[in-house]
Amino acid sequence: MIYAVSDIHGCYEKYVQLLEIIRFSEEDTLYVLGDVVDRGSGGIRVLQHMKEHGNILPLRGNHEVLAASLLRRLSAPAGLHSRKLVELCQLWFQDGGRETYEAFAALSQEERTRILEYLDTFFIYEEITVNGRNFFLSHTAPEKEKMQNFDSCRWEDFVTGKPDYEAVYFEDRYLVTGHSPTGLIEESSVGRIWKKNRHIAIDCGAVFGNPLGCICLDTLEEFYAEGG
Ligand SMILES: [Mn+2]
Repeated sequence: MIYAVSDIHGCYEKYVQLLEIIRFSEEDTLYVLGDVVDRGSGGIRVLQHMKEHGNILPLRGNHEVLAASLLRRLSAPAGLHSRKLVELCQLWFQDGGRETYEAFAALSQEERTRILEYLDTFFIYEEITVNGRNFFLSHTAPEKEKMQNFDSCRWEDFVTGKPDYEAVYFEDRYLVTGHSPTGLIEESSVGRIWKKNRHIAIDCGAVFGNPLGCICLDTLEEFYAEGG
């Protein structure tokens, strides 16, 4: 079976619980649609687990972009940190980066290098067909008009873009994204996967006390790890 999850945000226990719930095995594939790190404390542990499993396929979220860039630059001696870098780090720390930084700093030099190399392998988007349905997977998406003119899109559009959830983007494809907690898309969907207009939004806001949601792309069945 092929599954998708997003916005794990350091919720290592819910991630492990989710893999148990779906009985994730070597026969399966799991797409992780970005924002593995920051806010929760277990993001580095999730990355370490992911990178040991070739059937767990990562896409890039805005938190990976920022973390990869800053962790790499922070590896330089403190005396070489520019004022700009310090300011960026303060903003990152306020947005949950402190947890990632502290876990990263506790790693061996070899493991830090492996984590940074792994973050470089994350794709921006993926298009797949599962059981006769076509899916476009990405952390987020730009507005419809921009997406329809695909060649004009930049990678940032799929990392920080704001999709129009009321629009049907494609008649022949499902858009699957994270990035926006579903409770912010529609209040009644809080903690639940949101499906409408051939768009499947799967960030249930796990780090804000909601379950970690996951969708099986073969069946569109939903799974939730409640934690605890
Ligand atoms: Mn995001």
